[in-house]
Parts: sequence; C-alpha cells; structure tokens
Amino acid sequence: MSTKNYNRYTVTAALPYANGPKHIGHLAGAYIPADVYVRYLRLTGKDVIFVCGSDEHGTAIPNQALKENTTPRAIIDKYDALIRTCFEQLGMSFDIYHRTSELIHHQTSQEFFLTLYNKGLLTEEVSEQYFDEEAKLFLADRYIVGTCPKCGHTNAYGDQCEKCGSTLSPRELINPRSTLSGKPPVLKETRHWYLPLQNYEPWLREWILKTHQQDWKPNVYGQCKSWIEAGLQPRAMTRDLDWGIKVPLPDAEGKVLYVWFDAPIGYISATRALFEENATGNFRYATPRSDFSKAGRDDWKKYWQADDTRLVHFIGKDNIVFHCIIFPVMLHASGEFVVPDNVPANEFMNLEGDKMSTSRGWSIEMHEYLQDFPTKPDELRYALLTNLPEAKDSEFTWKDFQAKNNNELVAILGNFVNRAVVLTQKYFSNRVPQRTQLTETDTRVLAALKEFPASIAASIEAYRFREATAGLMDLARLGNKYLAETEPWKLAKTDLDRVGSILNIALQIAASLAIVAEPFLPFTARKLKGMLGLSELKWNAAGGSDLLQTGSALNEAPLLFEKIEDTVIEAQIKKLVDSRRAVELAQQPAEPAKAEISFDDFSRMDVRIGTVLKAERVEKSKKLLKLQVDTGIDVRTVMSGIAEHFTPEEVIGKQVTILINLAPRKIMGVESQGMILMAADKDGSLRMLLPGKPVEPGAQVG
Ligand code: B3M
Ligand code: ZN
Repeated sequence: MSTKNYNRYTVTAALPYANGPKHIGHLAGAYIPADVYVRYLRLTGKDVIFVCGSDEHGTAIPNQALKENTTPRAIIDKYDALIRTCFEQLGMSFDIYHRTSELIHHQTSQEFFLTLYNKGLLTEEVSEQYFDEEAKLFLADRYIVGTCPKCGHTNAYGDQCEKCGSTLSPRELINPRSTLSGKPPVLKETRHWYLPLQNYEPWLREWILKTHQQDWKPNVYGQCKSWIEAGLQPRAMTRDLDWGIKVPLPDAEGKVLYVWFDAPIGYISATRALFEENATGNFRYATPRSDFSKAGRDDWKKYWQADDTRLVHFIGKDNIVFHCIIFPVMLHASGEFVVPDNVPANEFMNLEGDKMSTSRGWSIEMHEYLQDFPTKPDELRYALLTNLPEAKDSEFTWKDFQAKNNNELVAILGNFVNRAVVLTQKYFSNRVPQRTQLTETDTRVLAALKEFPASIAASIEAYRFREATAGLMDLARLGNKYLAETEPWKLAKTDLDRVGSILNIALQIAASLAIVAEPFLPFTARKLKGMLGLSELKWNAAGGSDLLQTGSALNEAPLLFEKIEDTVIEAQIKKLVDSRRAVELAQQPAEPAKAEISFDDFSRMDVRIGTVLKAERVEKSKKLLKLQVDTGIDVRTVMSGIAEHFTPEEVIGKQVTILINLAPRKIMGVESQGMILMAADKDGSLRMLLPGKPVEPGAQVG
C-alpha cells in the first residue's frame, strides 16, 4: 500500500490505435473511469494532468492501409480525427489528446531509446526471422499466414489463430506464406535491440509483488505475478518495418522502434506538448489551462520525474503487461522517471451475449452511438459506469441501457429534480423558498445528505467507479424519497411555509447532485447548475445544506432526461444483428466450383438476351412471376422464381438473359418455355444479368 504523500497527479488513458473506430467496450475499459477520476480530482482542487492521444505506429496501421487501399498517413489522419471527435462529444476532459506521429514524440522516443542504449542497458541480438524475398521485406507477424499447429485452420496469422484463439509465433505455422507475395518466406538473420527484462525481476518483485499487493486490483496483480513467475525474457524493442520511429543509431537502416516501446512514451511526449502549447499559446492538441499559462516548457518534468507525483494508468486488461512490467522497467532503467502508483485495468465488456468485436460486426462503435443518440452522451456514460467490468467481464445489452435510462436517469434523478424545480416555480415564483422549522425527517435527510460526498469520494479514490455511480444515484433516491414522504404538493393549500421548507431542502439536495454528478454526467451537471443558478463549486461544498440562498432565482428548467422507447431499442438490436450477418456473408467462401464440362456440353446451351414484355404474379405462389419474353425468335412464356426479389413493374421492359433451349416444363399448370438466368448473392438475393448496354433481343450469349 502506498502511504506516500502525493502533490500532483499524472493520469493517462491508453492511447487508442488510430487504425479504426473504437467501440463502447474501449470506453468502459479505460476512458470513462479515467475521466471520472480526473474530473473528481480537479473538483477536489488537486493538481492533475490528464493525457491521451492516438497511437499511430505499429503494424496495425499499414495493415489497415492495405485493407483500405490507401496510405498509412491517410489511415492515421482519418481515424485520429474520428476518435478525437467522439471523445470530445462524450465529454472526455483530456488536457491534451496528442498524436504519436508528431515530431516531439519521435524525438522523445529516440532520446529515451538513446538513454537506455548509452547506459548499456539494451542488448543486441541476432536472430532469424521470416523474410519475403520478392517484396524484400522482413515480415511482421500479421503478414505471415499458414496452417495453425493447434487446430489446422489454414489461414492462421503469425501471431494468432483467429479460429481457435491460440497465440502463435510465426515459426510455429505449418506451410507459412507471405501475405504480400503469397510465396513461402525464408529465414534470414536480423539484428535487434532487446530490453533484458529478466535483469529487473528482483526490482519488479519488490515493487509490485511486495509494495502493491494490497492496493492493486486482484486482476492486475494476478497477471503481473504470473508474468514474473513464468520467468521474464529479453524483449525486442526494435522491428524491421518501414512505418514507425527510426532507431536512432547509425547502423539501423530499415529498423524502427517497437510500437510498445514508443506508445507509452507517448504519455510523456503528450505531457511535453501540453506544456509547450500552454507556454507558446499555440494550441494544436491541448486544451488551454489558465493555471499553466505561466508555466515553463520544462514544467512537464515535474509530472514525470518528481517523487511526489502520482502516476496512474487507465487501461484495458490486454495492456496490463505493457503498463505494469515493460514500461515501468523502461522508466525505472532510465533512472529519471517515476513509476506508476496504480494501474486500475478493467476486464472486457461483452455485448448482448457475445464478445465485442469491430471486425466481426458485433460492436457499438462510439461514432455510431453518437450518430443515433447525439444528445445523449451522459446516458451512455451512465449505462457504462453502472456496468463497468471492474472485477470481471461484464455485459452491455440495449435493454439494460434502456432500463438504466428509463428507470434510473428519468424516473429517479430526472424526476426528483423536475419535481423540486416545478413546485418551486408553481408556489414560489421560481425563487428558493425559505426553510423554517425542521421536522425530524428534515434533520435526518440533511444529515444523510452530508454523508454522501465523502462516501462517493472514497469509492472513486479506491477506483470503484460502479460503486461511486451507485452512490450518486442513491443521493437522487434520497431526494426522491424525501418528496414522496413529505408530499409537499398536498400541503400547498394548508401550510405553504412547510412546503417552502421541504422545497428548500429538496433544492439543496439537487444542488449537491449538481456538484457530485459532474465527474459522472458532466453535461447533465452543467444543465442542472444552470437551472439552479449554481456557481462552480468544489467537491467539498457538496453535502452542505445552504448551497442555494433563500430568495435566489432559478432558471429555465428543461427535462434532464427523456424516456427511450422500445422501438428505438429494437432498432438498435436489429442493426447489430444485421451488421454481424453482413460480415459473416462477406467472409463466407464462394460456392465451390462444379465438375468440369466439355466445350460441347457448353455449346449445347442456347442463351440469349430477351426483353420482358409482360409480367404478372401467379395466384397462390409467393415465388413465381409469369413473364412474356421477346427472345428475338419468338415471344414465350416463362415461369420465373423471382417474385420475392422483383415486382412485375420492376421487370417489365427490362432485358434479361434467358436459356431458351431448356426442355419445356409445366409449372402451376402453365408451360414454362425457358429459364431466366440470375446472379445469386451470398445472402440469397437475386440480381439480373444485363448486357453492358442494351442489345437487340435475340443476341446470343456465349
Ligand atoms: N494502442 C493498444 C490498445 O489500444 C495500444 C495502447 C497503447 S497505450 C500506450 O489496446
Ligand atoms: Zn487454430
């Protein structure tokens, strides 16, 4: 347990890869808890910086560029902008959201590398790695596919088999081939710089296993322990790749820093950029901070090097080893930096009974949510906060989202505030009424109110954000229950003084809610403060019984939340199912080829282009259309099974491809004299085969 006295906080949230949109699972994993924590610290008057940014290196970026048929630069620009905007709309209050493609980050990372190198702390090792002789490139794990040694899947990647989920190394693949040339790669020697993690085992044991046994979350501590106990290995800090930060050594042509070396240094470069931008007034990525306007460029150092700085990393569980072992070893070895005091990593959030995954079409992307619910960032924050995967994986369902909104935000928080404000409008011309004699209930409620801020704060400080959020709603419950018990609306005729006292107390509770809601529901808190005419107050003001002065005026009172209807939720569930189906179809292999035929077989078919003259539905048949087709030779009747895909109106006048020498057949009592040829898509939908431009009926196809 750290008993240290901290005077400032450096809080980081994992830098998302700018290789695609990010989903709500990412929000629940790192960003929302980090934002709550930081907003809370600011409210308590702490000296805190909150840094994040886009992770723009690693093979993930060129991979995506390949998929989208564009350049890595275009990929990072596109997704950095998308993620940045979403974070802003969701209220992430970063002091800076930086980018690892920036020069200052390249410099910071190279300096860091050189510090370790010059201290003789990196080892140089030659190893054999797969090389594509045609593309003249060493192949990153993802560029090698082959047969999985565990399950036999023929398209496993060099680092993972997506069929059975096993972690692999390229050398384990059977029949490896390069995705660039399709050829088998050859093994070739290459030299890299390694961080000898094993040398730091005693230090890690002392620092994590001894010092942080109590205060780190069990899931985090457990992972660290098993890593350390499994025996630490030297880890390569460089890669053969042409996208990334150049290794700053003379004989390192074609080599870049490993993305997990440079990405966490991104937190440091973002901090440097934060002070740089505040010092110069040239804001590109940072939010201006008046308290930093006089700070110097070098003041970033305090936030990383002063012993009384508390460094906290918010991440998802897949990043634990990097933030608890590798990066801390880098920081420690450099000799200049503090190491994290805590890494409150979350587990994963599943979605409607399955793993959340963008590539499988089973996810709610941040930008999609914001498109569909542009006015509801807090509603998502709340649904995620009440359901964070803090101790184990959790699950998001649309029904739960609806329930949290309708039964808690609307029915408890919104309803309470609305009743207090509307009754004040009605009986006291919108001014805070006077509080006169207190009943026992009043005293009890005011005492309970006083307890809330400290108990919510304790939960936040212990990184228990679900519990903290429950505390917030309990405070609203206190208010709601108070009004239900005292029923001021029934007393107006007989005892207006009493109504005044009740509403005064209710409004004081609402004022406290406006303060403590800020970390969780920042947009709502702002609205609520506006309604109550409450100025910006610090956390320790919350719980007080005189936050609102008697006689002070309230403002316009819009509803804080609105009910979400079943139809909206059903549409979201349908959208999810449809998007997974679309991905599955796209990934389905095409029908295997049929057996070979001779040219004679083929030339016996007489295929023509014809024009549909008439089309009508066939009684008692869902599938059939009865067509009259001008084949250029004659006009014939064809019974065609396309009625579920085309209306008669859609085909009349259209050219069609028709097999005219198929033996006639009776279908539903009508002789069908040919067959219309169609292309069937993977999902079973039919498309007409049309000539590139109209031709005379009777044109031969072959
Ligand atoms: N970009 C991985 C991830 O998004 C990585 C985090 C870097 S944090 C320094 O899961
Ligand atoms: Zn496998």
